Amino acid sequence: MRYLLIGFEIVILSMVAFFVNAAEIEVKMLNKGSDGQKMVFEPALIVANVGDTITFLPTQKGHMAASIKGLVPDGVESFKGKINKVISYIVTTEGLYGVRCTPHFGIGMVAIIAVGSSFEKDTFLEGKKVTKKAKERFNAILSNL
Ligand SMILES: [Cu+2]
Repeated sequence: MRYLLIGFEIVILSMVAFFVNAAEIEVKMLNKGSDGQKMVFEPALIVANVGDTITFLPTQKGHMAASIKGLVPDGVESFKGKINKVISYIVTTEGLYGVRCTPHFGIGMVAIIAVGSSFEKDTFLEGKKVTKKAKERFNAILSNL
């Protein structure tokens, strides 16, 4: 019984440690990025670990953030924010998550959340239909990964 309790305490303590270590990452949604590019998430490459919270901020008006169907790890919950609203999302699975601002997806307002290290960036866009500009931005983001 005593060992069982100690085991239980270890489980609780490691859970606490897990949540304490989880990071809060903020991403701005902008009409113009610090590099002069229009309609961007900043940063566009969001490097995270399982358990981290990603918060998208409506720093400038007219944007939102949503996960892209088919461009997230299998089985994860999707998310979809509202225009001009903050949205937070906790990443639960390793992999690459494609994010878009739906009104500006066509002109390449995209981001990638890269969680952990077990992902295949070469096949991320394989067989996926995205606009030329979105593809350019995705490839630029992946090249920094
Ligand atoms: Cu936008």
